Amino acid sequence: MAERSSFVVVANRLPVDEVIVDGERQWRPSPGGLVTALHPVLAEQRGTWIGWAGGAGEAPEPFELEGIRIHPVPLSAEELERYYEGQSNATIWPLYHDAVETPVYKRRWREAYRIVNQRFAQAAADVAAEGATVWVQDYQLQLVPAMLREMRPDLRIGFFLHIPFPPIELFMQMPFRAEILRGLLGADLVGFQQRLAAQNFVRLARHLLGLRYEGQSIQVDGRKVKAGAFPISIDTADMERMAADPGVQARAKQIRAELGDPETVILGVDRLDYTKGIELRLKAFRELLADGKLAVPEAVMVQVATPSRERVEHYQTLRVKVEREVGRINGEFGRVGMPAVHYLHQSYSRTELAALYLAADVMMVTPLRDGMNLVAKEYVACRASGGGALVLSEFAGAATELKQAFLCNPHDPDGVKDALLRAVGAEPSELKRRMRVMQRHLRTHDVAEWARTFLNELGVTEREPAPEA
Ligand code: GDG
Repeated sequence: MAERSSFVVVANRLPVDEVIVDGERQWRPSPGGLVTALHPVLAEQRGTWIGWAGGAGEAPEPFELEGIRIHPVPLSAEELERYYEGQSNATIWPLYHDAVETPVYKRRWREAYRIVNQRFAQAAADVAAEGATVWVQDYQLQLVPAMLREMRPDLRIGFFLHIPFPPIELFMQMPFRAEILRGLLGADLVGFQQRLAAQNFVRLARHLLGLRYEGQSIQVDGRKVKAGAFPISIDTADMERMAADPGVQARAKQIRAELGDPETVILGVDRLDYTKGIELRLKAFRELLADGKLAVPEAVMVQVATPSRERVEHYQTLRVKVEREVGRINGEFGRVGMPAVHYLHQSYSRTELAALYLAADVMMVTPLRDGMNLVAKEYVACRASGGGALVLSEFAGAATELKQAFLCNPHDPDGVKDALLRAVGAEPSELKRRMRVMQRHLRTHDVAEWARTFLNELGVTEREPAPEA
């Protein structure tokens, strides 16, 4: 049997992308905050990352990449449809985001979710060394902690939820709610983005299973399960480096020129997802143009909407609505060669995103609900020169930290318009002051600190001996 790991990460996706070089399959690391943060720990401990490699059917054999062992888990086409697109993205995702779209409940999706979670748990049980630490990530794998504990009680298990955790009233809709909750309670430490989410969780444990808790610590079968807030962040230094790169700066200037050198560039960057509030942001812009408070070509909007979950119906409907709104705005307010909204349903490289952040005077991040929202943090980190304004929804986790943003309630159209106008009209000195405070925060609260804090807390989790029978 292959050497086992003392540190294991379990996530739906592996941090690698498949590329074909000279007709041969190769893997290259896919850049992302999570892997950047965990890389040092994984490399030092010869750690393993368990996840899906993309594609349906058989999984590739385990391999090593840049000091990390990669352990692919297979998903069939049917499982992809039921576990991933169905249960994860059409049931849990909308329910946990305040049911801003109606969650869809299907028994066969639930069954697939169980089967796939069991497969991930089994893979972790196989690769983890005696007494190892296993860190399970996100809403697709909420049953894994309990399944893994059942197989391997010797392990130290952490779980982190990247998306919001809903209040009791909403969670109770879920048909297999107790199973999900018990799944999470298999961990020693359950981490959330927000303090309120952790509170929702401990209260739910009492409400649904009658479990006792003290502070953020729940008593389960003679064990203690801790819940806590661990707000995730970005690799701030890397983002700052990218924004300081002369090539990126030149590209930012070029983007502004291509847009017709307007006075105000307003930017949105999101996965095309109904939680992100893309439509309401477009509507606010349209109304400001109609009110004569903003005008084209002095102000233009760029909306990057990265393709996402395109086979899920909610997402198909959203695309139609967003594109209709863009068409309406351009039809009413654009001119030949001068659209009011530049809408880009495409994926970009990280450097192109950094150039867009640099080119934007106002960044609009207006989700109806968002666990954290890293785009808001990336924009701030890019603005080392001090200018630029962030309009930020109070319903993004990031709003708890980025208090100097122009905060707004995305459910109130007038509030969004007002925040956007205040951002457009703010004095440069005020903008600099706001940015500086937020940048200072991000320099100390980066993604490495997030991982360190979580793992420290997991390390100090006390295991209480089971009570005498
Ligand atoms: C979930 C939670 C939480 C976007 N378009 C492109 C691209 N991106 C990058 C952004 C950013 C990331 O994707 C998106 O992160 P967000 O945090 O904004 O949103 P979710 O995808 O919904 O993430 C969220 C997060 O998990 C972490 O815990 O903050 O609340 O929903 O980094 O820059 N990157 C590239 N091309 C694109 O076109 N390269």
